Amino acid sequence: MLKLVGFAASNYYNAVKLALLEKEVPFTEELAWAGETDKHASPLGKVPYILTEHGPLSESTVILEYLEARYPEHPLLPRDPFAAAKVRELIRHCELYLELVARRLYPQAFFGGTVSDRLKEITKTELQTNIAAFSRLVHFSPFIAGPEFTLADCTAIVHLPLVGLATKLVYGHSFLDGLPIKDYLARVGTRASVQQVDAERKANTKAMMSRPPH
Ligand SMILES: N[C@@H](CCC(=O)N[C@@H](CS)C(=O)NCC(=O)O)C(=O)O
Repeated sequence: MLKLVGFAASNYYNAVKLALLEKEVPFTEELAWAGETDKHASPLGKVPYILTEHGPLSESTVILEYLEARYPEHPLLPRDPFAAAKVRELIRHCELYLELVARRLYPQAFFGGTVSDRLKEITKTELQTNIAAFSRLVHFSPFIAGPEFTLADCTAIVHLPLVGLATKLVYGHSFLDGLPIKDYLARVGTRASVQQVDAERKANTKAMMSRPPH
């Protein structure tokens, strides 16, 4: 059976877990904290990775694409090639231009560190530009890419709350306030998959925060 490896506090881990649950693919989970991963399975030591009948696979968006191709039941990409590409476009924007930029703030927002004023300023400008671009792509009708729940929702559900919270904690307000994120998250939060991922994320975050420094 397919195994998902990593830790449930990770947003990237949870994007894959959401897709597995939504697609009803049987899987097990193996806990591996950062620094405890198998470098043959995930060359940069990042989580998540999966162990398949063919071998290991890393990088969450690559894993999502693999799951979609390997398990076509309960599709999370539209059949129409252009509509599918629009979903992928949203995923790319959400990850590359929002989450990865906001990630610079996480040491201060979540881990008791500090981020220099210069980096805060650069990040603020970039995020404002990138969020304006993102807002031109999203639909929320009712899902982020349109009428169907897709891989873009698996990505948005895990990344957007972190981007919102990190900006709120560092700059005093969420940069996502102009988007209907709260209603969207409440809507998708009625899904069993999202509730499971959220409950397990909270439990694992608590465990992560109480780990001795290493
Ligand atoms: N591009 C990677 C990013 C994964 C990632 O950054 N995971 C974090 C946890 S949220 C991690 O493994 N950090 C530990 C490290 O980078 O060594 C993916 O999409 O899977």
